[in-house]
Amino acid sequence: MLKPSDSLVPSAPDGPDDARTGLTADAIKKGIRDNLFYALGRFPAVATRNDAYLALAYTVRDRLLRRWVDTLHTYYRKQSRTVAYLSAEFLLGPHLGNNLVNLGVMAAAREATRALDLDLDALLEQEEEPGLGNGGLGRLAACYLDSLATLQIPTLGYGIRYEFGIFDQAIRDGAQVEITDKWLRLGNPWEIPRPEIAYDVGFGGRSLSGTDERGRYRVRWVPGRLIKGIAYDTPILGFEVRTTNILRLWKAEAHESFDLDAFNTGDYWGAVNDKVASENLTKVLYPRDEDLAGKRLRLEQQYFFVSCSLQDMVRLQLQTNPTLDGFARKFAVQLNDTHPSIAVAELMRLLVDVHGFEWDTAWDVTRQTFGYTNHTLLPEALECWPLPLFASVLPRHLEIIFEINQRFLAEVAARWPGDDDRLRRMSLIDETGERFVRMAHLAVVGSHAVNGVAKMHSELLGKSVLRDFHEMWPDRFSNKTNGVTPRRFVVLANQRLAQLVTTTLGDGRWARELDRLRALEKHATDAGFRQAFRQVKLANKQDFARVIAERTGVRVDPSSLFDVQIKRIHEYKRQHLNVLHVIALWRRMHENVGKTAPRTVLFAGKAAPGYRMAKLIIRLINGVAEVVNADTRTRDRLRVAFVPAYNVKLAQQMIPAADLSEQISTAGMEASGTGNMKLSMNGALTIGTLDGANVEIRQEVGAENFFLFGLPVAEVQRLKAEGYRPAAFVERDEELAEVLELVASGTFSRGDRELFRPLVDELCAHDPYLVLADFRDYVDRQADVGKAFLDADRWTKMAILNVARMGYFSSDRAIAEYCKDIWNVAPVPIGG
Ligand code: 26Q
Repeated sequence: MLKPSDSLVPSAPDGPDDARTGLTADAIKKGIRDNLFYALGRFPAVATRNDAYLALAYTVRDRLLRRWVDTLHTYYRKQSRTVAYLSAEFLLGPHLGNNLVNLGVMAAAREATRALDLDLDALLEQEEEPGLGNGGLGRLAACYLDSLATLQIPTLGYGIRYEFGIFDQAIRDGAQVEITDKWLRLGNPWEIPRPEIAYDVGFGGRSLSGTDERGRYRVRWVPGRLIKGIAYDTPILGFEVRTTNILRLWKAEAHESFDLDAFNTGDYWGAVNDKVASENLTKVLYPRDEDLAGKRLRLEQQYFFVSCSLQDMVRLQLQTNPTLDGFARKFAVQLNDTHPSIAVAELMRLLVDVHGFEWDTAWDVTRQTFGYTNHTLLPEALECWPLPLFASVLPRHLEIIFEINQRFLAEVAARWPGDDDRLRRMSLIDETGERFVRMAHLAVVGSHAVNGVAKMHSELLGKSVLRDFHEMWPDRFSNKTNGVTPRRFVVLANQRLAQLVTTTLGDGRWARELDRLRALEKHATDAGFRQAFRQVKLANKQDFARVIAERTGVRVDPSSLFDVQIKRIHEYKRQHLNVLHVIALWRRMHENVGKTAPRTVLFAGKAAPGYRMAKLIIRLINGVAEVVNADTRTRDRLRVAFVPAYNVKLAQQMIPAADLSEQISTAGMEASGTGNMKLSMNGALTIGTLDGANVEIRQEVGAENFFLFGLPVAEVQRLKAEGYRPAAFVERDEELAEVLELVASGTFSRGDRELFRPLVDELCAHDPYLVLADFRDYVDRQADVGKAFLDADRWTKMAILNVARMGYFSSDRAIAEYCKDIWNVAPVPIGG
């Protein structure tokens, strides 16, 4: 064991050319050679592309580790207050490019690889991304880690190391096919296993009560089964700073007792079976929108990672403190949606049952510790667990939740005497039929701060799903409009635009102070700048046209309007509204109605494997693409492609190539959206509804630079309350009727009239997301778009103003607000 007086860190870096720490092209070249040999045991003549990628990755990692150790040492010395971001998902995207950007060595790495006859772009392409998330929520967590490191905030990200991330998507005969995501197959150079950082997590069993040696009533949980959680750490480097935080993901393994069991009972195969069962816990990420009924494993995953993370925080706190009294001063724990909200009960259990706290003291600590971010208004998306399931997985936690509930409801009753209906609505237990634990209520009651993710979303939260809680504790609620990291989504993904902006503004400070983009406004009237801006967009479109051809076989014209909708496939996001417009546009082109720009309509996104309607929408997009792309009368003016396997990597190629950003959800349904921000920041204009962050984007970029359509929330609510009849809209609109008839008639299904019947029937009979009600306004606005694009100068001006005015949507701004209003944390700079 090293004595504290021993130096724990290697000697200072040897100089700019050192193979492990130097940042020059020469040092990086040495590092690649070194790592190929010493980390991989390879020599150049037989090295594969993956070997070369790994050698470069290890070279970058060496530089990260230097900064990481300095960072952790500083936090340890200063006992820094720390943010713990708990999230069941982190959708990180490939690490290599991002780390090159944040280290400031992209150019040096290019030079070094060239000198070794390697193609940097091919190596970047080689990395398989960790798809440890479904979409927006997981990607937001990743953007926030980037900003936390960049703002030099001590942070621990905690989550699950899924062996299989979000499924991979292939398209066969126009339909989605799911493929397991074996992201770890070729090794993961970015993670460091920490087998010594491991915790036992209990499940099932029962709770025992009695009195302790001091005569106090105590409860102890005796689990029926134990699983071990092992830490895997990934360094998260900030942009142009030395701060390198930790993302700590937990992997499930069998508890050692199984080895003993085999020995004691002679049941070797039984023990092996238990081992396999334990490791199943972190096997696979659950897709969003899957039917969750009785998904015991999902609840177990949530508790597993939460328990490991809280035990880890307790260990860290007790390293330097005799008690846990100061826990809430050491850690600000943020709950990313309700997925980790069992943390409220688990911290209570750790404090009361294990560390002997009085209930009231423990409750104060718990409430001061947690903040909760809500990401949805859809009532069907709020997490509830059936009581019997909950009781069998977490019997002691259920008791604790009952106790929290009893005390909480007493408070409600004191404030609103006799209001039984209110008690029923606010209870942590839904007792309207079969009983459920309401995780959102647990999160609100157990936190000192609750926030929504866009202005409109936060306002609606207080008026709808959390109304009673907002009335009781208005000060607990706030808004934190989402943001995205300009490092990954501009500096890295759109290197041409970044170069142009840096040259125009004179330096690169905009990448960490995004409001500086404002200074581009005055260049919008400069014809030379507009020309350069158009060149950038065109080159990006040419690059992406090649990707489309490779992945779909569809040839597209880079000078056409690239109309892009990229997000999970969901009825509320209304990809089918977009498709109906494509069909209308195609018909109009046949009849030569109106002057409009040639278009390429691009879709990408995954449908939950069990979500039938979403899968049918994918089928329809591909059916329309097949017919439209083959039509010799229109193929010079209209192309459609569904680009398979949407992920962060593909987003980085697609976003810089977009002219038009489709943000067309039914008003009131999209909590925020973040793709809307990324696209506008890269010079796409938005066609969108007054939903989520679209409202704020429109306000920032100016109404004249945004194509608005659709019913606002109040109208949506009114129409529904009055009894919405979609057929009425078909009767009134000949074009809509004909478009629907084309779908129903089998035009896009090779004559099969059955295939799309469920979709057409649903639209005509129910249409819960008001596709038909918004159709007319959407098609009219799309006509404005088509006309506007023909005036290249005007379009470019609008696009430039979009980029110039997106500073507010940097995740740095969002994180600064969380730090000040919720976490009360300050930067801790790392010297060196
Ligand atoms: C829950 C239980 C069981 C299995 C899966 C899930 C699950 C998983 C993921 C439920 C929801 C999600 C993801 C939600 C999500 O991505 N929400 C989006 O969050 C973004 C960031 O705040 C917002 O911009 C989007 O508007 C919101 O839809």
